[in-house]
Amino acid sequence: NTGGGGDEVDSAAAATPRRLSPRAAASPTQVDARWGDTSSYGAKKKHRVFCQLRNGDWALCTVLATSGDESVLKVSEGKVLRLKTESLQPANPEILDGVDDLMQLSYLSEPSVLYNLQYRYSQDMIYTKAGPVLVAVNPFKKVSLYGNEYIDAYRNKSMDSPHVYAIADAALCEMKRDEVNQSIIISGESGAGKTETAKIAMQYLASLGGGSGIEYEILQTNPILEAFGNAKTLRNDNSSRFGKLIEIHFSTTGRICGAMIQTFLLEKSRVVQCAVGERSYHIFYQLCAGAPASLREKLNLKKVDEYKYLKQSCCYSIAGVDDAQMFRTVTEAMDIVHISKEDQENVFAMVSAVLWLGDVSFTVIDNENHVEIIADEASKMVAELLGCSIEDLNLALTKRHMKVNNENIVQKLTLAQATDTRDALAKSLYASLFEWLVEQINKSLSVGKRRTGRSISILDIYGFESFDKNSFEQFCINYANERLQQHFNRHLFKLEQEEYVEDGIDWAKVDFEDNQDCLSLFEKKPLGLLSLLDEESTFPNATDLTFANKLKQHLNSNSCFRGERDKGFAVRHYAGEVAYDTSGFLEKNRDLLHMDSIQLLAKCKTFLPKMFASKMLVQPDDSMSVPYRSSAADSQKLSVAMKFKGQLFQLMQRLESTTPHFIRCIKPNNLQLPAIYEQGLVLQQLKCCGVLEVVRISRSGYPTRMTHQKFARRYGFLLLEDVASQDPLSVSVAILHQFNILPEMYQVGYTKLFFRTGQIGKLEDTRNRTLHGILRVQSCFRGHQA
Ligand code: AD9
Ligand code: MG
Repeated sequence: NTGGGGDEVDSAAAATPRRLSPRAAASPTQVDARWGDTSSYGAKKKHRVFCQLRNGDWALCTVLATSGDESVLKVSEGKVLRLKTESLQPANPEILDGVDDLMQLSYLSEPSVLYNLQYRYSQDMIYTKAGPVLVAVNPFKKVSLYGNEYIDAYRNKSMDSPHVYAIADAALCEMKRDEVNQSIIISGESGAGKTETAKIAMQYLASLGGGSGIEYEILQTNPILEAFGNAKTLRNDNSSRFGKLIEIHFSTTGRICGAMIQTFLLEKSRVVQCAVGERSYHIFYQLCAGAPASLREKLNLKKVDEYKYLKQSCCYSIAGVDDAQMFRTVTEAMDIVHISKEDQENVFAMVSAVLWLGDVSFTVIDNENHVEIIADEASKMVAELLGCSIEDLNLALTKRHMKVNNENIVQKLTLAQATDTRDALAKSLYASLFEWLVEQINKSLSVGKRRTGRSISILDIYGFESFDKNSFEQFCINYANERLQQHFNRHLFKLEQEEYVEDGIDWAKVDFEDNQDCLSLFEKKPLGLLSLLDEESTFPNATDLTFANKLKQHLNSNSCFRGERDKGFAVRHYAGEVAYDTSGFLEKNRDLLHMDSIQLLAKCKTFLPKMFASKMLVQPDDSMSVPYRSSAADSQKLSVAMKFKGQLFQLMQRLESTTPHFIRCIKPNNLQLPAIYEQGLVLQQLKCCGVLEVVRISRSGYPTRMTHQKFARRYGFLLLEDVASQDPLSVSVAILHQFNILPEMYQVGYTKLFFRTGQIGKLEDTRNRTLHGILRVQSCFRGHQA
C-alpha cells in the first residue's frame, strides 16, 4: 500500500472522484501502482526499463533477456543484473528523453519523472514544465540562461523552452490580454532557489523599463531586504527569514510605474539566538566589516566575534561572500530607494544598539536574585545609541510596573527575567527596524498612477518545513503552505479541465478532495489549533504542557490530528505528517514586550525608537505591543498566530483575484553543490510540493496531446492504405483505427488528439519497429544489389 491515507485512484476511469492528496509519501522502494500501465507492458527484450538499485535510486537499463519471472538487465557498460520482472518499471521511448514538459511522457512513473529531470539537469536545462507548473532545479552554479539576450529572445518569442522568463512573459501577456492581475507563486524548501527565482522574474519585468528609473529601484530593494531579512542557516547561506510579496504596478500603457512590498513573519528570535554554524542577519556582519571609519567610531563598532549575540553560533563569515563589499552594495541600494544618508545612519545606530544590547549584563543585588544593570561600555553605548539615560535603561530592564487591583506596584526582576526583557527589547527593536525599512521602501516605490493599471505579484514565501524538531515557526509556515496548497489545487484542476472543454472533448468533471480538513483543523473556532493556542496564551498560568493537553483533549478525534507524548502533537499535512513540540509556543505567540520597554523607547531622544514606540502604542493590535498582561483590556491585542492568519487571509484574497503562475523550486542536494542530483531528495520534494500530484491529475486525464497535423505526419506512413490526399484529421482517425487504440484511450479535439498515458509509447514502438524493418530491408536490398 503506497497511499497511506486511503488513496483510491483508479487509473482507468477518469470520471470517478479521486483523492488528490496521498497523505503519506510512498516509499521509493515500492512499485507505485498508480502510475504506469505496467501490466500490459511487461518486459520485452531490448526494451528500456527502470530498475531499482540497492541505494534506492532508479537506473535506466535495457532488458537483455527474460526467463520465467526474472529479467536479465544491462544497467551500464559491463554491468548486468538479474531482477524480478515485476519489480521493473517501464521507461519511455528514447524520443521522449529530456522532454521539456513532463506531461509529454507516456509513462509518468516516479522513475520516469526523476530520470527526465535529471537528464535535463545534467545538461544545465534546469527548467522543466509539469503541465502548467514550472519546475526549477537549483543548479548551485552560474548557468548561462540569463541576461538581455535571453530576455529579448523570450520577449519576441524566438525562444520557448521552459524558463522563469517565459513565465514572467506569460504573466505579462495575460495581464495585458485579459486585463486581469497576475501572480507568480514560488515555492520550495529552504535553499531550493525561490529567492533567486523571484529575482530572475523581477529582472525580466524590470527590463520592460518604466522611465524614471523605477524599475531599477525595484531591483535594488533586493539587496536591502536580504541584508536585513536573510541569514546563513545550515540549509542555505542566504536564507530568507521572512515571507515576501512584491506587487509590481503597471501603468495603462503597460510600463512599470511602481511597486509595493508586503512582508510576513520575520524570524526575530534569530537576533538573540541562533544555532551553531548559522549566522544572525547579514547586516550585522556587513556593518562591522564595511562601515567607514567615521561611522565605525560613532557607533563604536567592535569586531563581530566580540558581540555576544554573534559569538554564540561560532560562525562569522560565508564562503565566497565579502561582507564589507556587501555593506557598500546595501548603502548604495538605500541611496537608490531614497533613504537619506541621515536615515541610513539612524538605521545603523539601531543595528549597533541591538548588538550592544546583547552585551548588556546584570549584577545580582540581593538574595532574591534581583538585579541591576552594570554600567559598563555596553550599557553606555545602548543608552547613547537609543538616546536615553543609563538610569532609564536600567529601570526598563530590571523593574516592571504593574497595576494590581487599581494600584500601581513595581516588581523587581530576577536575572532570568531581566535577561528575557533585554532580549525581547532587542528583538522588537530589530523587527520594528525591518518594518520601518519596508515602509520607507514602499514610500519610494509608490507612484501616484498606481491605480490606473494592472499588477503582477511575485510571492517568495517559505516552503513546507519538517525537521526533527518542529516549533511555532514551522507551525505557522506549514499552515501558510496548507493555504497555498489549496489555492494551487483549485487552480490546477480548473486549468487542466478548461483545456479539455476548450478543445471540445468529452469530459466528465473530476472531483477532488482538497486539504480542507487540515485547514479546518487549524482554523475552526473555537476548537481549532489557532483558537486553542490563543485561548491558552491569554491564561497567565498556562504552560506549553497545559496547551498540549488542551489540544489532545479537544482534537483527538480529528483525523488530521494526533496527540503525542508530553508536549508533542502531530498534524497530517498535505505534504506529510509533521510532529510539533509545543515548547515555546505560548511565549512566541504572545510575543511580549512590556510597557516599561515601550515607554523607554518613547522617552528616547533619537528618532527611530520614538517612532517605533508610537507605532506600538497607536496600534494596540500590533504583534509587538503587549501592554500589561495583568489587565484584562490588554488581552485584546492580536497574538502572532492571529496576526499571521489575518495576513494570510488577505494574501489569499489578493491572490484569488489574480491569474496564478506556479513555480516549484527543487533542491537537488543538501550540500549546496552543483552537479549532484539525489533522486530520493528530489522525489520527496516533488511529492511535498505537489508536482507529482499535478502530473498525476493529468494522468487521470489525457496527458499526451498532439495536433492532428503532427500526428498524421508522424504515424501516417504506417497506414496500409494510401491517405496522401486526406486531411490530417481523417488520417489521424485512420491511424487510431488501424492500431486498435481503444476508444477510451483517446479523445479527438477540435485541434488536437488527447491520449491517455502510455498510448503514444505503443505507437512509437510500432513506428520504431517498422522503421528498423524498413532499414533492414533497405540494407538487405543494398547488400543484395552489391
Ligand atoms: V530559503 O527558503 O529563503 O532558505 P530559497 O530562497 O529557496 O531558500 P535561494 O533562492 O536563496 O533559496 O537559493 C539558494 C542558493 O542557490 C543561492 O544563493 C544560489 O547560490 C543558488 N541558486 C538558486 N537558484 C539559482 C540559479 N537559478 N542560478 C544559480 C542559483 N544559482
Ligand atoms: Mg529565500
